[in-house]
Amino acid sequence: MTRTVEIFSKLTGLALVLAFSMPLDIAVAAKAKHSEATQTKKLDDDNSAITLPKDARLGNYVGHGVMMPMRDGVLLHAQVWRPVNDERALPILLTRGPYGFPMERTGASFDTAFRELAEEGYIFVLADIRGRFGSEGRFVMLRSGSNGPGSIDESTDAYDTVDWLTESLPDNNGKVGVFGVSYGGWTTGMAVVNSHPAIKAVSMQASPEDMFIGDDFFHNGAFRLDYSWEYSAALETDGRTLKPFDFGVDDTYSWFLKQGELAKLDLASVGKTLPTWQNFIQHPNYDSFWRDAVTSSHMPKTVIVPNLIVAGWWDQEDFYGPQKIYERQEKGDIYNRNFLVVGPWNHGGWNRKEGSSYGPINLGSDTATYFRKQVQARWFRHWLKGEGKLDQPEALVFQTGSNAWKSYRSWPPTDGVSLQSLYLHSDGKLSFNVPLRSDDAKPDSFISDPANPVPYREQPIQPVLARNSSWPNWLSDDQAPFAHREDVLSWQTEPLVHDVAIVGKIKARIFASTTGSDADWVVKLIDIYPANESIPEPMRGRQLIVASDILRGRFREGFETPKPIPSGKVLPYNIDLHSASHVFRKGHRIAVQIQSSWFPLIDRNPQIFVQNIFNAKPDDFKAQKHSVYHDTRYPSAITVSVETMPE
Ligand code: PG9
Repeated sequence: MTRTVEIFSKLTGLALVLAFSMPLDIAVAAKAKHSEATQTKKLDDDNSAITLPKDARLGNYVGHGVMMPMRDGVLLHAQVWRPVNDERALPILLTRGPYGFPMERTGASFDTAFRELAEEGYIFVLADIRGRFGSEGRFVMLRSGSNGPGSIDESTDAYDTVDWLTESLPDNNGKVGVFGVSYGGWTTGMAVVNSHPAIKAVSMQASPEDMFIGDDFFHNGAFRLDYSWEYSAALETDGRTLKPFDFGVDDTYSWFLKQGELAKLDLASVGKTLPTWQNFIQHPNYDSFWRDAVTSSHMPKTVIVPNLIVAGWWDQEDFYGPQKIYERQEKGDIYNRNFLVVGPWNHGGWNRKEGSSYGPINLGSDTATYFRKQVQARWFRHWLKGEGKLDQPEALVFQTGSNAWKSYRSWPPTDGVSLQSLYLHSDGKLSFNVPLRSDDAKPDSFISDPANPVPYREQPIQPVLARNSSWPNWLSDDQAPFAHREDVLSWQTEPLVHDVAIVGKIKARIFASTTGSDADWVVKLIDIYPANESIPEPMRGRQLIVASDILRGRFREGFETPKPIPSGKVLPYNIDLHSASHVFRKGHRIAVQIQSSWFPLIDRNPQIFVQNIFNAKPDDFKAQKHSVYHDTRYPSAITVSVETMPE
């Protein structure tokens, strides 16, 4: 029996109609014994494993399903794909994830993501993690940190998977590479925790590092409302499947604005509590729940397994993670096995097509093909096949604005750069000059009204996980329309008389006050393209985000303990804008926008301090006057590293 189930899977960047086939065609290797397995509902037709059709074939690869026993007796499902007529003992490339591997998606992967690797011959293993699709057991979001003999998590499951594969798959060469994007990047990180000796190299791609500080669910304590809601609802509403949340006729801005207490959103909207959603409500501050989950804190301090860490400059989900993991692992990289690649991509964009553009931006070359062929294929060929010299630079970074790949001996680079601050001035002016006393002026103020928050995109705003959603490219949206709002402050330089290249970290230090007792501060660093014929549409006059982020004011002194903001008091707010490698071209302007809402990317701040914003009632949300200062006493600025010696 073959059924067609429509699943959106923006989660890994694909929107597909997935074909499922019944009955199960799985080689069951052992019987489940453990209690977790017995709790597992038997897979039935409606809540099924992904089952490959008999004689499944993609190009010269044939696939079949396996069930692999874990140490607690739970059976995990995987697809195994091997090239026909290839008698060699081949290395295994393993990817593990929660989204299932239906034929069409696997086919798309062999066409793009795996293409260059598949041409060289590997055994590909695509595994469902515990409790997802064809795998038994209970799914727990980002399950890490098992402790003690007998306990399990994604690291023990990765170990047991590799153990079974190397023992059971005929003609494997005993060497395993692990790779994957996002959740699959994170499971790759878990595979190097007490790593199986057969794992010879990994590539963590777009892996989250810290869900409270900078990845999918929160940014600096501000809750990523729409993504977190849609993600929890998709994974946890309906057992093992993916089910997009249905917003009905509303766009997401209008839908979320109508909702009451967020703590009850799951019960009110899907009729049951969702474990991941409830975790948000129970952990609104940076407590041990979040700290203990920091990805790199589980990975060995000394990097033993070579790791190619991959990030995208326009990653709309896990931009913080990969660069932070690289930075932290680098401290223990005594054997030089920790490498970084940052390209001009959205989340997982290196696995989609050629990568010659991002949204409306022409990238000047096929950046994704380049990565897959010249970087990733060489990486695994070297470590798993022992072929070819590895001349991987420490950091391979794409410079946006000039469309050039650059190699660095360390990241962020310290040679040939100077720290410079872009200061806010009155009359919307921005410059590298410190404010002088003669410039002293009143702050810029606006009313921030939670009943009319600033949308993060122009309306109507699509759900992030909807089929064909443009969410993956939202960071390329023109910011000009927002500059016209009274609750968005903006500053800009004169047209630049020469190129300004920035590379490395970007930090904002904003002096501000509120009439309320809590406030959010969103800062965007923007490249304004000239509005003349020299720039082709759709980039003409465009205001492109180069770096942006938010700080929830209650966390200005630390994320563990929220503190009310003393009303009317001017305070400094330090907002990490992470990093960039970007050239603001001659003739462009550099701009900064500051606002106090970004909806529904981020939930609304009641602007009156309440202990737990998830429990705030509609009446708790109050309009307040916010002021941003820019004078000799309060010199609000964004600090960047300017390249003084172009490479
Ligand atoms: N950004 C997705 C995710 C990873 C890990 C946890 C939650 C969400 C993903 O694309 O897999």
